[in-house]
Amino acid sequence: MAYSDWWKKSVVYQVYPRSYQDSNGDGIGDLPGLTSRLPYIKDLGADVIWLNPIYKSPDKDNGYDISDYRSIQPAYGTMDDFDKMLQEAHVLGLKIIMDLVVNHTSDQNKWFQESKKSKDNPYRDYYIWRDPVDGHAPNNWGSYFNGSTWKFDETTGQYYLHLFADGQPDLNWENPQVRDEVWNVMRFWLDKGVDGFRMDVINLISKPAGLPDGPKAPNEKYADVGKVVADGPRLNEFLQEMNQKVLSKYDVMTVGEMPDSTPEDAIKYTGLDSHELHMVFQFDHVGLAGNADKRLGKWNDAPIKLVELKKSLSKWETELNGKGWNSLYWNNHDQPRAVSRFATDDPKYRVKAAKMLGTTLHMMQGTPYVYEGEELGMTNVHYTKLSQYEDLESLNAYHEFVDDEKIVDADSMLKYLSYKSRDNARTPMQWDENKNSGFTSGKPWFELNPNFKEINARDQIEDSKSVFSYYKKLIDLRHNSDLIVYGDYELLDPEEEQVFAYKRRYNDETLLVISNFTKEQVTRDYGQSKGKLLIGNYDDDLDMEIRPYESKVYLFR
Ligand code: TEU
Ligand code: CA
Repeated sequence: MAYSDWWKKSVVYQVYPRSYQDSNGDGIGDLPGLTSRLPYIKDLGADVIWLNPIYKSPDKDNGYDISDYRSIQPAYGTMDDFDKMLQEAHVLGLKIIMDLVVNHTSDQNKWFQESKKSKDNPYRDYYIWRDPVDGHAPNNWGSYFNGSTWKFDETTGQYYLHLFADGQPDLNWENPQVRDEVWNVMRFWLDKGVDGFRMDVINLISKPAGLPDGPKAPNEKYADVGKVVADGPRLNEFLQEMNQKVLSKYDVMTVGEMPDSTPEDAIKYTGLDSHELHMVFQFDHVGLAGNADKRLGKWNDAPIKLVELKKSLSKWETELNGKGWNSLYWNNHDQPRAVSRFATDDPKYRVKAAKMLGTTLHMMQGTPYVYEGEELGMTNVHYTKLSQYEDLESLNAYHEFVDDEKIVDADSMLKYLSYKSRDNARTPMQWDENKNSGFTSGKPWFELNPNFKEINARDQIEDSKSVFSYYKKLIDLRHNSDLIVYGDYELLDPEEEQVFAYKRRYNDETLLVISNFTKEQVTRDYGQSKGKLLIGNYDDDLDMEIRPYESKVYLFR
């Protein structure tokens, strides 16, 4: 059966349920809370909600460690609450896609509890177990969350593999029984009526045969596991099996989270004839900003260079055009807040800067994602103390680099955390100016950003000049334009260091997008005087003058 490409014309809104809306005063966001906010998401104009994991979990990695794929985390509510939420969303015309986390489970999952009991347990091969080599871990892979990817288990004297935390053992996809279990989990949710999946690190599921050591610089302790495991030998085969046995039977949307993936890989997964996934969610542009000390990985506070950002985003625009499909995003629950990272959260420019980023992204080819609070221009939280952090990635990195290996001093690491930590995205949603910003009547699980009196939904919904109202217009433009959805893309002036300008073309129409990424006014002529202004973030248009963080879009027919 052939389905239409509604997912190409959609805008996705991402909800991190823990921080969205609490309904019962326990300080934790939940499903009834989300249900009560669905009309807000509808008002914004989003079509699809990507819901971060809500399954039963010991929450070592906020739900990305699932102990039971068929039940709801009690703090989020009951299955009944889920069904009501889904039904309510559908009544409003909103689709719900679930987070499918099947590269790994929690170590509390029944499958792993069985697997670790003995070498001949029927679940043993659900995971990846290896003997020690010379009394050490079987290879040199370093976990995404620091330390080795191997953990020794006394019971059977073997190591198990975990690309993420040691509480997140990797499933063995070579085992057909594991794949059948995953297909059944997918059917369980699809039969309830969910509208698709965002698949967590799905390009890491096929490990290279023999699990060989990876390349490693002499001063590094471990090899970068992403470089060894991403886009493994059987990945396309596994995704095709998933499509054939499950996905092809439902009209749903699928997006594969793909760290360390290339456009060539993405075309294989999302190409017209691939029968795999609809779109990729890749990390090129958020992985930018190099560090002098590679051992620190993503941890630095180097601002992103606009020339590199343009190159990265444009590469995906042009290489996937007509061949594959990409997701467009500035931030999610794993990334700092967009406005703080890619522009400025200086109160003098914040509103302009947030709208400028929105314009730059929403006029591109791909499916745009709005992460909760981005539509308000929410900012990084700017913590100064380690005790304020909650996220295990941030805490592990601090302990490894500052305490154990002593390769960075505490003050610098705290600066890096305040710029890059995932916790920046996880502070509760800012609904109004009241206590806890309307997120909870109790004690919030995580401190709110103290700027909620200045930045909150209630103020912005009523204000036609707010970031929220501007995002509504951006989304509305896409819904009414094949040019924005399907047009070709051309980057203008690649080496220009202050302005991001590009064109889109479709049939006889051309769109011109001009964004100033700096707080200086500049003069640029891209022929805009002959176009019709579609949208802009200043009240008037000074033609060739481009003001601080100004962004404007012109149509030519
Ligand atoms: O993230 C996958 C991933 O590649 C992470 O290493 C990501 O780059 C990192 O969090 C950035 O700081 C997914 C989920 O989105 C993340 O929340 C989970 O922690 C991770 O998988 C493990 O399931
Ligand atoms: Ca709650």
